[in-house]
Amino acid sequence: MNLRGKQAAIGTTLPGPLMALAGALVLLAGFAHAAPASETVTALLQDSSTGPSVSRMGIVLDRHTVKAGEITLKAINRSKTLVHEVLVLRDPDKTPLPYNSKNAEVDERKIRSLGEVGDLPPGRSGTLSLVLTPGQYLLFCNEPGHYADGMKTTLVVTP
Ligand SMILES: [Cu+2]
Repeated sequence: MNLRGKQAAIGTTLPGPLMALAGALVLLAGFAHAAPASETVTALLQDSSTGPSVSRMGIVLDRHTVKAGEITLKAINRSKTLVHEVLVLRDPDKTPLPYNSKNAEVDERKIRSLGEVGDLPPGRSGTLSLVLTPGQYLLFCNEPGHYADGMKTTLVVTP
């Protein structure tokens, strides 16, 4: 009887402070989350129609390293004639992406794209917001033939 009473007393005194502590931690987490370090990466999508200085199609980033967190990818299609797009995925350890030769495209059903700015007509731009954890990411265009022509680049996300 005594023992049971003691346990009951402990049971009622411990949760109070613990609950308060948990509440404080949740509040702190909330504040940390409310002010994320949001960074923007600009991707220029271009090809030889863009201008005399561009000899081949490609994706040109304004930076190749960003801090983990919320990242806004701004894609600008600088082509005068071609539709381009950007897909983002975790770099699959340098193995070639699954490819559909018939369509001259990466097989999007066999990859895990994190998101895309799809099918931008010449001169148009679009944005994509992503929360990225540290690691290496691959950005590429999947209009027919463009990936094979080297329209890809990497982005490194640091802790
Ligand atoms: Cu393209």
